[in-house]
Amino acid sequence: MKNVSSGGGWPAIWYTLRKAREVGGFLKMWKAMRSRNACKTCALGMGGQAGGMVNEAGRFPEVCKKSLQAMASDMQGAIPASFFSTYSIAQLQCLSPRELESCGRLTQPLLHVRGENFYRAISWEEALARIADKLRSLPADETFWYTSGRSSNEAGFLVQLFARLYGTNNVNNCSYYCHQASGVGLGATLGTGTATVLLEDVEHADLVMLIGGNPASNHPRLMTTLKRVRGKGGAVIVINPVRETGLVNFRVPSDPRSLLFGTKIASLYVQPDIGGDLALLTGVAKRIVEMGATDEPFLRDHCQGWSELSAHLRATSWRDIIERSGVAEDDIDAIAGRYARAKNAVFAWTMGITHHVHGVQNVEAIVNLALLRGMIGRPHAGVMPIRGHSNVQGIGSIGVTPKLKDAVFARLQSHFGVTLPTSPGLDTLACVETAEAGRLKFGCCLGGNLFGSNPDAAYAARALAKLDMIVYLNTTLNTGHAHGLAGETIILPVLARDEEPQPTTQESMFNFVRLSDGGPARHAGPKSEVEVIADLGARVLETSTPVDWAKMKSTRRIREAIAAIVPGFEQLAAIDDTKREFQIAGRTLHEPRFPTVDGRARLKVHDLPELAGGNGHLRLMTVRSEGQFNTVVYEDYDLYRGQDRRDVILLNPDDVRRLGLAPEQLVTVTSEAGQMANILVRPFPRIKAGNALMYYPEANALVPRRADPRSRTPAFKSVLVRVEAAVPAAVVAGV
Ligand SMILES: Nc1nc2c(c(=O)[nH]1)N[C@H]1C(S)=C(S)[C@@H](COP(=O)(O)OP(=O)(O)OC[C@H]3O[C@@H](n4cnc5c(=O)[nH]c(N)nc54)[C@H](O)[C@@H]3O)O[C@H]1N2
Ligand SMILES: Nc1nc2c(c(=O)[nH]1)N[C@H]1C(S)=C(S)[C@@H](COP(=O)(O)OP(=O)(O)OC[C@H]3O[C@@H](n4cnc5c(=O)[nH]c(N)nc54)[C@H](O)[C@@H]3O)O[C@H]1N2
Ligand SMILES: [Mo]
Repeated sequence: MKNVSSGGGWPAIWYTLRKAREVGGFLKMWKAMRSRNACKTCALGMGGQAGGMVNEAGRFPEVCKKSLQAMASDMQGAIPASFFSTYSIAQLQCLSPRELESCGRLTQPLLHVRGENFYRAISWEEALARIADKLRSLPADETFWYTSGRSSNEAGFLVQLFARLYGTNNVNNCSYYCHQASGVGLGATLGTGTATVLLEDVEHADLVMLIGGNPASNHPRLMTTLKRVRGKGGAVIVINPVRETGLVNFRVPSDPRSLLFGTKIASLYVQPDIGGDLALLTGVAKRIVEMGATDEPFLRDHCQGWSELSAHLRATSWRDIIERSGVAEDDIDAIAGRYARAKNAVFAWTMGITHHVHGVQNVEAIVNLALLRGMIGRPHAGVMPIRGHSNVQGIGSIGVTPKLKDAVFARLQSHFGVTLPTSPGLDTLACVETAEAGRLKFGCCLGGNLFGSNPDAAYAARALAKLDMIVYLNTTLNTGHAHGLAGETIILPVLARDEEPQPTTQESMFNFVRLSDGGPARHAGPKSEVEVIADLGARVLETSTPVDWAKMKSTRRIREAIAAIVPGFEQLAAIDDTKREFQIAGRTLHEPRFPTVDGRARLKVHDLPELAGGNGHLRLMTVRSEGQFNTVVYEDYDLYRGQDRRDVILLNPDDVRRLGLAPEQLVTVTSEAGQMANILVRPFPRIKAGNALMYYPEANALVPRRADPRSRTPAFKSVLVRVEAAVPAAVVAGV
């Protein structure tokens, strides 16, 4: 595997051309990419009515490998009918995430009944009748409804409406495994749950602090923005236990100069230990106070809790800060110095912040730091959780959550003239745990891979096996279809966004709502998500509720309902006629008036957690490679980290030596949740010693179900592991 010294660049371009060839030519790919549909991958947002590859600042061509991979995946041929009579369940279980994904598109409903060896194709009629019969036989609270962030606002709205009218609030989405801590932390401090800035604000910032994320690989189009910030003399501070190649240097493919010479991204790169961010952020805040660099009028006029926080910062010892962050005082000084000089700072973060038992506190500590210098509530500065899935934010906005906002709940009832259940709903992890306890009987997954995304894979399989029935609406095969089997497992093939017969909408991480036109179906067989849910509604609830489910097959109807029910979405009612995409009102904070009860932001005080580890343990993060999108693996290699395979553990060379291991040695990795054998040791100088890296979703065999109590997000980035030679190193060396 060739080691690349920068992110982006020619490898990304060659890849594009190769993918285009695979799907039948550059023109075909170009047309698909340019269609008026929101991009399918991350939530940075592009496409929609401006046409594909246009971002929120109106720039073209914006393109990344991820969007091509997702498109190429949807452009695959159909899985042949004979596939499911050839490959048994046992054989499907042996296929890797990549092999499952590359089988092709799902085009026929499939049924697996426990005890049988194979999935078999069934008709849509049989599939829907079976599901409806099952639902009619169950108490509603014995069912749950999970939604990934790839589906449209319309499908998400309809599925939660169906579930609630059916009688349960067990409605949730993948955000509980993702940015929930950001929503909770921002809600507790600012009274809002999303980015306070626009893309344009970020481009005008003179400092971007990028904490716990790897956008070079996961949000490549953000790199153009970071390049612009640097180009204008601004600074980018990266806080990450791994020195990610693409965050040091990135070749922006759409910029010839950058493509040739690369662009330096990080002005300062600081490596805390895994889980050390809260201590580090507290340390920077302490130093800002010591430097007298706080914005006192702002703190006095627009914040609450400053006296408590300043007392706490004073009382917190430097020794604790240094020990619990793993960062030297000099580095903390360097960050504080840069921040104190910044006129407009934007704080951005991703899973390195949220995937911890103190994820919400991490987010609150970021907000503290921003508020200290008055960096929220004005243009060109603010906070920005970098969202994952292309519509994960919309799915949350329109109500795929266990608890609806009071206003939404009330309007949902009055709009449809219905009474909705008030029993508490279960979050995602609670659904899995309640299933394991035998108290749930049915699950429906609108997209995603609930099995693959779960911590403790063995437990997740056991939990799902206790259900009478699980229903998966998907476009391609994934590990959930092989390992997440219930008494009866039904797979329903659905259309991708750009194949929808009617328009749909999506919301970006900058709170911008896009309209996707849809397009011609690529295969006969898959149905629109909305049509499937409306059909179930008609079968299960037609006589018991006033909702006319046949009419709910119209996405325009659904948009009218969302516009009437969800504050900020009013413009959705006319979007079919106006084609006007819009910014959700009240989300972008350009004035220091916060949507809290008293209009003030809240500063929060936190005790610093001790670093996990020691006693022969390493702290393990489970992360994405460059060649995957979540549980979907497109390529086994990870270009930027120089890895040619996924069954590896990356360790600092000091740890390799200290543990008496050798490069390429086979080891067993053990955690409190499980064990993975035959893992290859790879020395990786870019990771801070004491910390280790493995790839998700495979490593979910090791991740325990420890979750942040406030956001219920599992600590996917902080797993204590022991690494032991399968065969002692001395034997390997022939001693
Ligand atoms: N190509 C691609 N793009 C994607 C996805 C994908 O799978 N593939 N997934 C999408 C989704 S749903 C999401 S949520 C995002 C995820 O985007 P990211 O959050 O960027 O993805 P991860 O791979 O989980 O890695 C997070 C980064 O956090 C760092 N990290 C780990 N632990 C810590 C810590 O304790 N502190 C700090 N400061 N950093 C830490 C890791 O070194 C790594 O660089 O990407 C979205 N975009
Ligand atoms: N150990 C560990 N675990 C993690 C993470 C981690 O970093 N480490 N990250 C977590 C995060 S951030 C997230 S977001 C979750 C991801 O959790 P999910 O969102 O549940 O999983 P995905 O892998 O994104 O889902 C992939 C499937 O979506 C389907 N799909 C694609 N397009 C469509 C569509 O248009 N409609 C429908 N209905 N289906 C479609 C395809 O069939 C594909 O197999 O995983 C979490 N789990
Ligand atoms: Mo995510």
